[in-house]
Amino acid sequence: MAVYLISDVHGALGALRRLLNKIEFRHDGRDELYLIGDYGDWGSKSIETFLFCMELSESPHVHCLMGNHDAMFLEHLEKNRGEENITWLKMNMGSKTWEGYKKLNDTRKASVEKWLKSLKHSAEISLNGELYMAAHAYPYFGNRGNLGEIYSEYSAEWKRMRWNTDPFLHYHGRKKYRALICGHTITEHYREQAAIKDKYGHNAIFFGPRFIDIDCGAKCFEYSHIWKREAARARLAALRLDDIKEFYVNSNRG
Ligand SMILES: [Mn+2]
Repeated sequence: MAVYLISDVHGALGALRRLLNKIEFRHDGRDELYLIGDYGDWGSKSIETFLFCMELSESPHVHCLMGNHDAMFLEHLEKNRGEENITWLKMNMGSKTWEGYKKLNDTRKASVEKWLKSLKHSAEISLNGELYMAAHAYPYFGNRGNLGEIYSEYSAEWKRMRWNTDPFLHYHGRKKYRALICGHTITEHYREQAAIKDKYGHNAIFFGPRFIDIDCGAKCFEYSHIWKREAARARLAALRLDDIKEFYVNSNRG
C-alpha cells in the first residue's frame, strides 16, 4: 500500500492525469490518494478538473479536501448566485470555473454543489505507526490561544505559514501529529524566505519543521510575459508518504 498526496491542481487537468500515470496509482484499493484542495480556477480545464476529481472520489480510496478556492466557489453558489463575487471571479480567477459550471446541466450542477458541501477541511492519515494531518492550509483547532482570538476560523484556516512555522504550536495534542501536509502557498515562497538553494531548477516540495507543503505552483500558466518565469517553474507534485518520495510533472501547458 502507498499513500499519495496532491494539492492545488487549479485546472491543470492534463498534468493531473499525467501525474496519476507517473505514480502508477492503483485504483484497486492498494493505494490511497489525498487531493487536498483547490481543484479549479486559473487553469483552462477548471470545471473539468472538478468533475474528474468528483468521479475519482467515488472510490473509498480517494479523499478530497476543501481548499480556499473551493470554499469561494461554494460560497458563490450558496450566497452570491447571480451576483458578481469580485473576490472570487476576478481576483482569484474563478471566472473560468463559473463559466464552465453555468454550461452544465441541472443534474451535474446539483452534484457539483453537493460534492463541494461534502468536502472536509482536514484528514488524519495513519501510516506505519505515525499520524499525519492533511489540510489545504493552516489547521484550525478552535483552541489556538491568542491566534484563536485574533483570527476567525475562516481566516485562520487559510492563513499562510512561514518557512519555520510549527502548525501544531497551539494545539493541545501537539505530540500527536508527526507533520501537516498542506498546499495553498507555492513553495518557492519558503525557498526565498529561508534562502534555500534551488534543488531542481523548478518548484519543489518544501519540508518545514513540522509541515510539508506540496503546492508547486501548477496554477502558473504562461498568460503573459509577466508569468513566463513562474510558468517555467510550475509543476504539479505528488508526495508518496510511505518513503517521502517526490514526483513531478510539468504543468505549464495545463
Ligand atoms: Mn491554491
